[in-house]
Formats: sequence, structure tokens, C-alpha cells
Amino acid sequence: PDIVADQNALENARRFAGKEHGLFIDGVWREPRSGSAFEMRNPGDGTLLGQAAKGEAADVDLAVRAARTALEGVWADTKPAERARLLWRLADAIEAHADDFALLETLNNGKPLRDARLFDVPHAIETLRYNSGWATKLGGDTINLSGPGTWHAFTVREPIGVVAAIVPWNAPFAMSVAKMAPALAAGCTLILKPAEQTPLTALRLAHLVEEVGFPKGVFNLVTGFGETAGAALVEHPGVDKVTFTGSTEVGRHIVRAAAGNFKRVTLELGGKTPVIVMPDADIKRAIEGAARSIFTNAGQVCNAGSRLFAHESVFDALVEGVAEHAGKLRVGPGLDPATQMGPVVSQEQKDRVLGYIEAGVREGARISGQGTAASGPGYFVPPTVLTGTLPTMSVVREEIFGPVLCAMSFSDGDLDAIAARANDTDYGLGAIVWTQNLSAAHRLSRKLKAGTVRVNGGGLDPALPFGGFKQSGWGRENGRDGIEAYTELKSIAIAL
Ligand code: TXE
Repeated sequence: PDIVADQNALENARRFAGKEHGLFIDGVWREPRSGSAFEMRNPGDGTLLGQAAKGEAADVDLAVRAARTALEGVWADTKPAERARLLWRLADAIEAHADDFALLETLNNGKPLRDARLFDVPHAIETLRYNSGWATKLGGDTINLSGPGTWHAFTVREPIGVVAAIVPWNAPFAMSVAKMAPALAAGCTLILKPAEQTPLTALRLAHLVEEVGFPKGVFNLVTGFGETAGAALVEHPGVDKVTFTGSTEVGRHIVRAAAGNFKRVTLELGGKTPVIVMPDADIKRAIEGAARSIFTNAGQVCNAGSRLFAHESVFDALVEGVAEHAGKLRVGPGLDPATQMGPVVSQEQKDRVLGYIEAGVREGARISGQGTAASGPGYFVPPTVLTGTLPTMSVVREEIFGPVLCAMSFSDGDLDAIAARANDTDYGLGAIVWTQNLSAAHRLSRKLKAGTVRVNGGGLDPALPFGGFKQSGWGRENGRDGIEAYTELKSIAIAL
């Protein structure tokens, strides 16, 4: 169904964006010490939406202290069932305001309102509910040490402590919640630092956190820039864990900075997901899946299927099919109900993506299909299919983070050879396989070096662990592993 913005709701969202925003620290809204602010823009038309407070090291310090006090005081005294209830209440509150969140996400990130309303916001709600269930179910094991009656030994899971969550701009709301929900469910306290491009839904979230009655200091929000607010969090000795989604480069920086007090670190970094299409695949579905995988969110998805490997017998059909999709995609502002692909997040990102397309062509790739970028002041880029790409080209090796597919063929049906080409990347976040051959599906899945392998579709779910091999990161989010990543395991052995 078309999702049409309600005019009243849109006015309210714009009014919210335009009001004066502070930092949410220790349960109150404060002015940043710097007294300054930065602009929030609408990528669909480049217009100014409002200003967010520029939090820096002094504000971060205040937030970390508040989080520490809450961790050791009120939150430690809060029963797991009560933590679960609060998270569930937050999910209900978001659901009641789902249209507002979707509008704010579209205004600030640019994505089609339909995607925000049907994917990002429901995903955040599900993530809260899923993790709220875990709050009461985290436990340990009893361990058999030598000799009955001589030892009582067991393990318990305790919250890691104060968590800094640093999130990017491509799915700002869903990712903020994906970090907040398991952290709070596990009994940690949190400082959230949204990307400087997209703080709007995090600001709205903090208001709901306040409304549903989380104790003060449990959830803190510091808006600001990566080099200042982000870096201060990562370096702060009072932070026990950093959970980060963003670029590989900043991930590397975080690992170095975290060494100071050996913070626990979870990293979700870039990807270069291969889409492998075997000759027996359902070609129609594979075309649709391949197109969706690279054009959703204008390709600004860490596990976007950006490298297509199709068997030579189906290669032309695949390329033509995806190129046809690209040609037909209606690219425009996220608020226009006709829009199927929105702008990228910023002028900087637009320049980066167009630069990659140019570099690909310069290095010898061909544009085999290209849609039309909407004209106008928004940051639009054309959905593009490149062929003639070689494994050495920058478009194949580097994460473009835009709607650009590199299509390559293979002739040998040998699964080891196919997997070797798919694995020829520094990344290892996702892999997608299209085949109707059950045996090939299983065997390829085991050969691919990727944190998530999806066969014939399949999606993201708060219950399914998500994360990367190799330079795609450390650790997993979602599922039981995702929440356990916010705990320390303690062994207790009692001599009887
Ligand atoms: O990311 P950054 P950028 C990739 C994608 C994209 C590229 C650049 O390829 O084109 O990264 O995007 C915070 N200490 N991904 O430059 O800088 C920053 O404020 C602490 C993939 O925007 O990594 C923001 O909150 N924090 C990715 C967050 O890091 C710092 C999603 C992400 O921004 C910091 C985004 C510092 N020194 C980009 N510097 C994915 N895996 O989905 C910045 N930040």
C-alpha cells in the first residue's frame, strides 16, 4: 500500500525537528556545555530541519557518571521482570507513535516513508519486545567439578556495565534500538551517540524513554560529532563497552582507543555481500531479490548485495532484469508516496557514490543499466548496474554504500571455485545464494566466509544473530548471542 504522510502529523514532525533540543543526561534535558548546535537537514531537498545540541567531552563525562550511578544504584536494584516491563512499555509507546517516528526518520535520513513505516519502525518495536523477553531468562550453568558433594560450582551472567552505543545514519532508529534494547535488558546502562547526520529519531526516542518511566541515568543521549562526542566516549575510562556500527576506518580507531581500559567492543562494519545465482535458480525471484538487495535504502545497507556472481547461462537474464528494475525505479524524495528509492544521506555520500561509478568506468567497467536520479536539490544518485568489472577494481573491492551493483559471471559449477571468488574480499558480513539445489545450498553456505548466509531470500530478525567475519567486525548483534554480548560471565566455585 502507498503510505501517504498525514499533513497534521508531518507538521508536528517538522515542529518537533525545529524546536530547541538539548542532551538527555541523568533523566533531564540539558544544554550542552559548548552552548552550540549543529544542523539537521532533509536529504530529500537539502532544507534545514532544525538544530541538535553539540555534545562534547564534558557532556560525555557527565553522561558516563550518570550512567555509572544508575548502574550501581537504581538499575542494579531493578528486577529483570521490571526491566522487561519497561522495555515492553517503550515498544508500546513507539507503536502508538509509529507514524511520527517514520516521518522523522524519512525527514532526516531521506528513505521512502513506506520503508520507514513498514520496516524500520516495526523492526525497532520487535527488537524491544524480543529483548525484553531475555531480561528474565539470562542465567548460567551448574558445573560438575570433581567429586560429588565437594564443590558447588556455577556460572552467572552479570551486566558488563556502562555501554556507549555509537550508531550510523543509514538506519538510525532501528540501529539505536538494536543496541539499546539488549543493553538495557541485560542490566547495563547506556549512552547513545547518534550520527551527526541523523539525530532526530534518537531525540524523539529519548522523550519516550522519559515518558514511560525508565529510572534516571539508565538511558542517556548525547548528540554530537564523531571526532568529539564519539571519540570522548570511546576514550572514557568510565565506559565498559562500546557497541559501534559504522565505517571500518572508525572501527579500527575504536579498537585502538578501547585498549586504554580494555573496553569490550562489538563492531558492525562494512560489507561487500556477494549474491550468487546458480543456473538452477528461480530466475525471476533471483532478479527481484538481487535488485531489492542493492537498491533498498539507496544501497546504504551494510549487507547490501553489491557483488553479483551469476552462472554464465543466466548472467544476461540477470543483468537485463536488474537493469530493467533500475530503469523503472522511481527515485525521489522519501515523502513522495510514489518514491521507491530515496536520496542518499548527504552531499558527501552522493559525491562518494558518483565518484565510485566514475572510477569504475575509468578502470574499464561498463554501465549496463542505469535509472534516473530525480532532479532537484536532494542528494539523488542513479541506481546503476556495472558489468565488465574485475576483482581488482575499486568498485568490487571497496564498500560503495550506494545503489551500485557489480555483476560478474562464472562458468565453472565447482562450488569451491565459486566460494573462493565470493570470499575474495576483506569483508565477511553477508552472502546470498539463489539455487533450488538443496545440497548446493547447504554446501555453499558452509564454504562462504560470512556472518549471515541467506538462501533464496530471507531477512533480518531480532532473533537471528547478525555480524561479520574478517574486517566486517567483531561479535554479533541480535539473538541470544546479541544479548550475551552485554554480559560478563562469572564462575563461582564453592568448596563444600
Ligand atoms: O561513517 P562513520 P561515515 C561506511 C560506508 C560509508 C562510510 C563512511 O561505506 O560510505 O562508512 O560513512 C561516529 N570516534 N558505513 O563517515 O564516520 C559518527 O559520528 C567515535 C557503513 O558517516 O564511521 C557516527 O555516529 N565515533 C556502516 C558513526 O561513527 C566516531 C554505516 C558512523 O560514522 C568517530 C555507516 C570517532 N573517531 C557507514 N568518527 C554500516 N556498517 O552499516 C565517527 N564516529
